[in-house]
Amino acid sequence: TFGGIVGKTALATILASAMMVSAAAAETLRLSQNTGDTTTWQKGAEKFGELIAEATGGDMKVRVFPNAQLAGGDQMKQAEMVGRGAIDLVVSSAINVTPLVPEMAAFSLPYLYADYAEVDATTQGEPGKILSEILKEKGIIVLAWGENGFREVTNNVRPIKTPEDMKGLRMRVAGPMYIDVMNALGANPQQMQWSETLTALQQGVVDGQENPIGAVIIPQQVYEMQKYLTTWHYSYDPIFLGISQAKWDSFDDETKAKFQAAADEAMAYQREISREATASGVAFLREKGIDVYEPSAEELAAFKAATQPAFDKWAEKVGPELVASFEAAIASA
Ligand code: X2X
Repeated sequence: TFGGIVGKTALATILASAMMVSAAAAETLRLSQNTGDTTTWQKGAEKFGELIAEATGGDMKVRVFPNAQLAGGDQMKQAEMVGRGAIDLVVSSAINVTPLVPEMAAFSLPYLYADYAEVDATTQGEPGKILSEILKEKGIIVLAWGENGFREVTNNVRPIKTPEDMKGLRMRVAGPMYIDVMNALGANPQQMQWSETLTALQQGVVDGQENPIGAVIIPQQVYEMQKYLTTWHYSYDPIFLGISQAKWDSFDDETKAKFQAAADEAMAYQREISREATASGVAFLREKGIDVYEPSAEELAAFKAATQPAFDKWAEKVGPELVASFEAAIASA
């Protein structure tokens, strides 16, 4: 028998060293994302992990942590942690990065885009490249852009049909630009972590919130806590899959190519499932008992006019040149 040829101790040694070799070769990278584990963000991140495991024959793995767990629940802190290499990978959205890189707010200026073609002309075009360069200066390599989506407003008080309907509503928002937009509408905004928002809605600490239908509202069952939704499309929020520069620089070219390809495929998939869920979303939400209001072009124009002060303030903040680059990309769509 084999045991007769190689002594038991020797066999144990051979097995142990084989295990050590494979343990040393396998690396698990940590990816932080700040929504729950049912969203398209999570699905995109998991897809990326599957593709990486496949491309590296299992040598590299990605472990996805939802709810900004790796940043102690602080969704705005993730980008900075990736920048200094404390987290390897991140899936986060533009608005979350604005404390670190205010220019990221350019993507989400109120009423910047008419449709997805215009959106794609910015994330996949020159503006996406410019923002990637700026993030690189902070130690974050953007591998690919995905989609949170057009953010729609929900609340428990009344249907929102005009800017006046927003007056006095206590609105949870994610980031600083949305505070200004809500103030322009006469609402009463407060910044809050997403991971705390569902409880806040349930307990009536706030009246409403705003998020994309397919990526977040449906998968996180916001419809269980809200009565009214208006498809006002007031701001578009892209997400991105980023890696810390320190980790990236430690890769050889072959590994970089594998990561790039996996990120491209995972974010294309993530964008697709977000758009699909959004397309069927209004019908789904109505079935769930949500009162959905779809404003006319004229009504949307009234919201656009009312939010103009916030647009102007943030256009100034991100810089006229950057805004011009977005407008040029949009015009070419
Ligand atoms: O916190 C939000 O509202 C969310 C999930 O959309 C973002 O991360 C911006």
